[in-house]
Amino acid sequence: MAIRKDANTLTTAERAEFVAAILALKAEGVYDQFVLRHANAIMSAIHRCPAFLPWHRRFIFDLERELQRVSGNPNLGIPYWNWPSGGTTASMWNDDLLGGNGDAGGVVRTGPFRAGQWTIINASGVAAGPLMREFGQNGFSNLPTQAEINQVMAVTPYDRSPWDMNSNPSFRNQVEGWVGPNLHNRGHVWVGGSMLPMTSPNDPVFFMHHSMVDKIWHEWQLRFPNQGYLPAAGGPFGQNMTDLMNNTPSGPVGSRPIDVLDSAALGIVYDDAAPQPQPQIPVLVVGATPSQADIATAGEIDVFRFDVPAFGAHTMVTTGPSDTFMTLFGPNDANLEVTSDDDAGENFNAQITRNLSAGAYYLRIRLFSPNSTGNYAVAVRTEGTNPNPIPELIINGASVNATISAANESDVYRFTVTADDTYTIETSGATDTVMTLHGPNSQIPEIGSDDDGGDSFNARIRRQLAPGEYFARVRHYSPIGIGAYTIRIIRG
Ligand SMILES: [Cu+2]
Repeated sequence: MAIRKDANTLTTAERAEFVAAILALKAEGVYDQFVLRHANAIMSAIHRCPAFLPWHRRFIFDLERELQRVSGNPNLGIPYWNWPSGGTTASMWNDDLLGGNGDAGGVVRTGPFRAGQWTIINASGVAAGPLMREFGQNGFSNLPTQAEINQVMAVTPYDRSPWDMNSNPSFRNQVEGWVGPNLHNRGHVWVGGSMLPMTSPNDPVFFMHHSMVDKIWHEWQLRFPNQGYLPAAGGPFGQNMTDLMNNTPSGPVGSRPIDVLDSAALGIVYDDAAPQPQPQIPVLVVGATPSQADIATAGEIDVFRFDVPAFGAHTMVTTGPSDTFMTLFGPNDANLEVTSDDDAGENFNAQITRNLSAGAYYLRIRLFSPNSTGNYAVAVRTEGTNPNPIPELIINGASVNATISAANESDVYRFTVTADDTYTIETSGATDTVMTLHGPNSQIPEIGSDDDGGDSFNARIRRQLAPGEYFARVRHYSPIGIGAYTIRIIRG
C-alpha cells in the first residue's frame, strides 16, 4: 500500500528515505528511464486529452513501485505537493527534501538535487547539465489556492468532445489547466526551468506535483461516483476507456485507462483521506408516482438510479413544462450508455421505452438547451403487469431469428438445462455479434463471453453446464452496429 502524504508534513526520517530512494533509482538508471518514458511519449496523446489523468496515474504508480523496491518500504508513497501551502518558503523546498529555487541563472545549488550531485538528461538520454528552477518567473507568481482547487473539483463531466484543450466544461481540462483557474499547468510553469519541457520528470518535484493532481482526481471520483471516465468509446484512438495508452509499458496493472480508474484497487491511500461525504444518487422506484425535480442551474445534469428486478419492457418518462433530454445507462454500469431521447414524450419531454434485463440503471436528465432552467417530473414504469417474457431457446430446437435494431441494443434469451452436459450456444448470419452467458438461475453472474469464436465473426460459447436456467445476452460488436442474426443452442 502506498501512503501518500503532504510533502510539507514528512518527518526527517521520511524525507531522508524518499531522497535516498530517488537517488538510488537515479544511480541504477531507472529514474532516467522514467524521464524518457514521459519525454518520448506523443505530447498530444498524454496531455490535452482525456488520457492525461490515467496516463500520469499509471506513470507515478510505476515510479512509486520502484521507490518501494529500492527502499524496502512497501508503504512508501510519493508525497504530494499541496500547492496552497507549497510556496517558496514551504519546508518541502528545504535542503533535506527537494532543495530550493535556482540561483540568478536558474541553477539549483541547494539540496540533494543540486548542481554537481544531480544531472538532468535530454529527450535522447544524454546528460544535459544541472537541474534548473526559477520560481514564479514565467508568468505565474502564485500557486493554485484551495478555493481554486474546490472550484475545479465541482466541474463535471470528466471530459467531453472535442477531447482536447478546448473541452468545456471538462473536469480533466480544468485540472490540466487549459480552462478555468489552471492547476497542473501552472505548477509546471511556476517552478519553471527543468519543469517546462517534456523532460520535466528530471525534477523530482514532478512526481509530487502529479501526486497532487492524482489526489484531486481521486477525490473527484469519490465525490461523483456516477461520473465515470470518458470517452467510453468513440473518441480518438488511445483515449477511450479500453484503448492502450501511448508509451505505457505492460506492468503490474494494465495500460488502459480502465485499468487505473480505482486508486483504492491500486493500493493508494492519502494521509488526509477522511471519508468523503458522498452524494446519494436519488433512487426511482419502478411503478411509483413521478418524482419532482428541477434543473436549477443552466447546464445542470440530474442523475437517478433505478433497479430492474427481472427482464421486461420499461418506460422512463419525463413530464412537465421543460424540454428535457434523457440518457439511459446500465445495467450495473453508470458509464455504459444504452440510449438517449429528446422529444419522444409529451410536450417536448424525453421518454424511453426499452426491454431491460435485470440490474441497476442510471438516468441522466438535462434540459435540451444548456442555457435553460426549469422543473420536471420523472418516473419509471413497467409496460403492463406482465412484462415481455424473455424468449426461450429450446435445446436442440429450431434457430431463432432476431435483429439488433438499434445502437447499443442487447437481446436476452433464456434456456433451461436439465442434464449436466456440454452445450454450445452460437449465433450465425452476417452480423458481428458478441455474446455473454449468465447463470445458473440468475442474469447477473457472467460465466462466459465470446466475440468471434463462431463462423464469420459470429459468437460461440461451449460450456459444461449443470442443471438450471441460463441467460444468453447478444449484442453487436460495435456499439452503433445493427443487423440480423439467428441463435441456437445444441447439446454437445
Ligand atoms: Cu506529463
